[in-house]
Amino acid sequence: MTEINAVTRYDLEGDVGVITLNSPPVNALSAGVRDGLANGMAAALADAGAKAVVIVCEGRTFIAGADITEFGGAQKGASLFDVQNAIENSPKPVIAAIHGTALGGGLEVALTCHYRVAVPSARCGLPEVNLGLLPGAGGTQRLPRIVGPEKAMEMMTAGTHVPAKECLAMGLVDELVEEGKLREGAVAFAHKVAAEGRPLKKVRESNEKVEAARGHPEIFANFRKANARRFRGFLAPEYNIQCVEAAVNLPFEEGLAVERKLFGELISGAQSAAQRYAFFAERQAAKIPDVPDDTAVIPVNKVGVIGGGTMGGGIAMNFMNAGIPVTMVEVKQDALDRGIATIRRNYERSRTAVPAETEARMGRLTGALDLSALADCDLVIEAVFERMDIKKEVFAKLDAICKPGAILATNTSGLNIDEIASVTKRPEAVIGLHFFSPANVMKLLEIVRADHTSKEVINTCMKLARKIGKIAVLVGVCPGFVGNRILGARQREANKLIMEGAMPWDVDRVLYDFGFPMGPFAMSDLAGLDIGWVKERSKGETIRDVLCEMDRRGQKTGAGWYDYDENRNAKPSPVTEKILHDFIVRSGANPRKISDEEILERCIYPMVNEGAKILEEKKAIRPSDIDVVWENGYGWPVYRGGPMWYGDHVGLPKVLAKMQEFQAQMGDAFTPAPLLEKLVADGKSFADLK
Ligand code: T1G
Repeated sequence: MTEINAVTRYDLEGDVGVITLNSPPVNALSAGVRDGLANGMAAALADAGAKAVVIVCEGRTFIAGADITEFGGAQKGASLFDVQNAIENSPKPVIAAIHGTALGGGLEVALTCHYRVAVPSARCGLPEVNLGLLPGAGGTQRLPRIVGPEKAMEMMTAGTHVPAKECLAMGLVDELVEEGKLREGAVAFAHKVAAEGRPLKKVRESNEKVEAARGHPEIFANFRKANARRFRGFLAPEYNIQCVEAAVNLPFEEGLAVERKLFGELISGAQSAAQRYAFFAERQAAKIPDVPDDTAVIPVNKVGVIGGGTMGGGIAMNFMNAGIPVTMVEVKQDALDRGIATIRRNYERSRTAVPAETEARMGRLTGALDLSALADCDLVIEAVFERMDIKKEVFAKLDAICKPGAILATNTSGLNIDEIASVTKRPEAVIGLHFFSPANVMKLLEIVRADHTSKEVINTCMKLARKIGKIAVLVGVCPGFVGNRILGARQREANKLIMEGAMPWDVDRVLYDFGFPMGPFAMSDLAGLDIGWVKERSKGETIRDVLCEMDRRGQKTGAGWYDYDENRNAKPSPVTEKILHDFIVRSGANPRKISDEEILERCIYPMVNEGAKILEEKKAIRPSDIDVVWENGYGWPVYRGGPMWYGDHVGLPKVLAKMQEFQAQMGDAFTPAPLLEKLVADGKSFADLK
């Protein structure tokens, strides 16, 4: 055994030289790993006893990509291209031994090896697009040569992690070796390759698949068309496609040059900076400063859900999907039957539905009509009607019924959880688990820490969130918590803007062009304008009242803020325009022309300001948590980093100046948060608030 460097060693096993990397957490291609590979290759080539070479990693995974933390820093250590050239041009066969995830630069290194073997649980992918990038180490030229241009575009623009079995079928992997026996399997395979004198396959030289696509530009036109909606606003997907086009239309080296040029543009751009920020922000959110990772975790083997409606059903599915039995309680049999039927329908309708799997999951669901059925649950989540009196009644009962140590959670989207906890004798066990609709789909989970919530309960819920595939963000108790509170700031301005002369479709267009999937008025037409509206009590005092009284309740009635055709396509409504005009005039104001810029600033800057207030009040741990909430729960475009990142990106002095300008014109709703003023005064930004 030769220690090449701190993260690399070289061994000769039989007639195979084995380079072993061990650079936790994910063997990313740091300077140390690149040096290790370069010197490991040199050692293997110099070792007369080695007829072949295996590259294998210890720890949880094969190389999971370039080291993102090194981006933007000075280049240190061996260059990745030199490492790849040493591997590809090796006179001895080089075999990549893959476990965990071979991603990005990791797969690109493996693609310069002459052969690849993997354990069945491994996955491979080029997910750089998720970081606003493209594979910058030859992946855009080599992958299409193995899997074909279409599959390559699919993998690169979706950032998929493809299971090893499928990789074998596509020729991306040459052999699957026994699970848990990767090293032995790879060494045996390498020995065979050398002994049989198999060719040193260079992916760069296998041109059949790219040549077959030459002269078929429709491949790319169709792919762009089919994915236009998904790629809207993002730069990276189009750049990835252009690289695959280059792989098809140009010789390898020229294609590589196109890749390098486009990679350079992306990595120096704002979108990738925002998306890389989001990558680390998501991982940061899981870290709670005063709740150490090794804080005790309460075992959760049985979950209770109160309420079988849309939220209750979606919440239950998360646990059923994760293998945890759920008891769902409803007040009436028909409501329970409806809830269970909806869950089954959701499974049967899902794209990945497998009848056996659906039955297995449904087998984990038990319906009940009495809270006493929840006595032995480890966690109970209440998803009943959003009224404090009802919530308190339920929690008082749960306190009497549930076993000691059970976690009592509420799915409230903004009520005071301390008040709910006050009706129990175990406020330390009470916590908010705020799911987003549809709860079985939306990734975000706002975990709400109440005054007495214990660290064990918090750590248990943070870990459980990961187990059910959620991105958890810990927030404090305040009206609307983080997400809805900031939404309120935006909605308030959107409603005021249309009372000053902007049309709902103007506001929606500006926010849609900014990157939100939908504007607030189109959203409320989709949800229904009559949520919480009571006909008997309606007096035409608000625009919404008037619209609802006219039976313009949204898409479902064919009209709301917008008019809808038979295919539910929306178009601006002269009826709404007139109602708005009359309303404004009746209020004694004159409608005015409002610029797109003002619309955007008045909708976005108060969100940044509200975020600053939330940080002041310590209702969020760090600015990036607020961004994670908005990117994963409210459709904030990830290539704009989230409201706090965006505020820094625009420049806090500008945000403050605009808030002060609006405050002077329109009053205290725009009062700048003291934290915003202080950061500007200190020449600092949210990014400085670690
Ligand atoms: N660089 C640096 N750190 C990384 C990293 C990376 N590539 N990947 C993960 N980490 C850290 C992460 O921040 C966390 O740190 C810890 O590892 C565990 O991660 C030239 C330009 C591999 C599937 O996009 O998708 O190659 O918080 O919590 O859920 O073409 O991490 O513990 O301090 O996510 O088990 C392309 C990114 C890079 C893969 C594991 N590669 N990583 O998931 O753990 S660009 C990627 C992941 C590139 C080349 C280009 C996941 C994972 P900490 P984790 P996990």
